[in-house]
Amino acid sequence: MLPFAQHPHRRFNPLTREWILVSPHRTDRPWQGQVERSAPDAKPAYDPTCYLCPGNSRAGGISNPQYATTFVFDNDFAALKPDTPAGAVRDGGLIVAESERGICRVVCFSPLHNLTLSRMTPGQIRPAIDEWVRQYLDLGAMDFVNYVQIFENRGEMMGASNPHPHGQIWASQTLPNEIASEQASQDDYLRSHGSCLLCNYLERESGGERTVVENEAFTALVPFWAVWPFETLLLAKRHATAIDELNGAGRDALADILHRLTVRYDNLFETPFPYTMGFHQRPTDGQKHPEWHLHAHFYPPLLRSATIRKFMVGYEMLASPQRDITPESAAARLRALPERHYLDT
Ligand code: H2U
Ligand code: ZN
Repeated sequence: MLPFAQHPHRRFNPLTREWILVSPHRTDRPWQGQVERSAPDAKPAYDPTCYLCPGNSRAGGISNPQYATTFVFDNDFAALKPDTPAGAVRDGGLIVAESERGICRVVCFSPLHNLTLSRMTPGQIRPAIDEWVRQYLDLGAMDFVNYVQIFENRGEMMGASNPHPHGQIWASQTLPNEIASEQASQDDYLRSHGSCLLCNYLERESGGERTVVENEAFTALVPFWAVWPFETLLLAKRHATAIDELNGAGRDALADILHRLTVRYDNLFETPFPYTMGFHQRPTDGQKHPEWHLHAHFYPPLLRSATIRKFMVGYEMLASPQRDITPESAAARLRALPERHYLDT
């Protein structure tokens, strides 16, 4: 066995079939920074200037309803539109483009402006999960929609435009890059092994040193091939190709694990933890896709404190992603954290 914790090595991501460089010896570098607890946020439950709060108006003067749980609307600045005309350019394989149809929506998880998934109870998160399922089915049923990407950008550091608890959904005609690459890997794996890549990975990892938190239906772990310092992979324990296959208990379990994982994240640096998270699941092209295993990725940028982040620059832009702290030590830190939110103690 390679002494992973001591020597530079590269790790393989079987989902994307890319390599990542791990340089654990660099964590011996001195670090004198502090973990500064950020001031408890004093945001109001209703903000009259927020374009997502109930009753307020958005761009173009449309008013939000007085919603009580979740609220979904077509993004007023949609990156993809349903009425885009077909067209393509293929000029010698060098100048290549094609039109893309789609729909972009915004999902408010709660009417309360000052909540986050980490500050919502599992019971408050559950309606957002039901909304994700409805949207996945509704958008996926459209003939030109072949993939539905559900995601959340949390925090200014990740470019979120508003602290109101919300996420986005982009439904597209073609498979986006990450999906196409995960699809090819899962498909090849199923063909060559006769079993699911992520079912087998989960079995290999269960209860091990990279596990962070689990419940009856989901496991959150730091994947062996994680790029971001505290990246996690949230896996359905029973093979499901998409969220529409979760029953009531499965959706409750998803709400539970989302709450417990995001509380741990907030507790890590005692700050509202920024991240991009999103679900990867079965394309909605009408095929069965037994190779797809429902999962979510959390990609948080923070490295050492509420303000010190990892930058994906230099070698990472030009060559390969690289990390210092091992996925195993990141998982150990996340696992050791309490599940009571730091603002409640
Ligand atoms: P983010 O916080 O992840 O950027 O999501 C907010 C989205 O809300 C963003 O995509 C949309 C932006 O286009 N938006 C509206 O649809 N209407 C508005 O009035 C403001 C912002
Ligand atoms: Zn608001």
